[in-house]
Amino acid sequence: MTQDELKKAAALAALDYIVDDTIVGVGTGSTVNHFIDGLAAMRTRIRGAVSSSEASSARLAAHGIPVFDLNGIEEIPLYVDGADEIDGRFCMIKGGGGALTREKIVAAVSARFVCICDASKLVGTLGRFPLPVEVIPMACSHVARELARLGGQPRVRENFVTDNGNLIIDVHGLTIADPFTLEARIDQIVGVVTNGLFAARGADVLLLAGSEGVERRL
Ligand code: ABF
Repeated sequence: MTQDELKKAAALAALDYIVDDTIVGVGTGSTVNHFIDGLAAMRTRIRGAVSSSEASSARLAAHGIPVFDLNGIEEIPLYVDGADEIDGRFCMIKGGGGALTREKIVAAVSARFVCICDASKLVGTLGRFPLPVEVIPMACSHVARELARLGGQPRVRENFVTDNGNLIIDVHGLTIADPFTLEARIDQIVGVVTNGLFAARGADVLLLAGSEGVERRL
């Protein structure tokens, strides 16, 4: 199977977790795009979705799935999203697509986070994938200097502005032994909006697609 076929298999397995007559939290990325396409076939069973990006909102709307403003919703039973890396404790690096802030917000409001990945995303230690950090534009140089002091090599993502009008710094060369501490540490840097470590609120379920099928890990 190709990597895209594996992503699709993981995404379609997440449809089993849908709770009827509720609003579904929807992430961003090529794996989630398969989930959205699968969701379209069962759209009459759900009330609609809350989305983590303009791209996902547009895809949901194109399928006729109502997209709700998060501010009108107290709790979402299920959030489905991909990851750039995930470890054995279900801590993740996310934000390769630049939607990390909205993803973290929707995940925070969700009772259950189901992560959908092809097997290449599972790692022993996070950090080979550059860690995305969303920053307020005027703080970009300050934040980059602070990130360098933490041992990484920060690079501003070129020609990219987030849905929130901010910049992304990708931090290369990190070996993240303690994602919980690093997530909190980076959030303390003035000018950081969000960092792409999802440790404090990691995934609850991992649907990992490999050549043997989709493994469900709890
Ligand atoms: C989102 O999509 C992101 O947090 C992550 O960066 C990315 C995963 O990408 P893909 O599904 O395209 O591999 O979940």
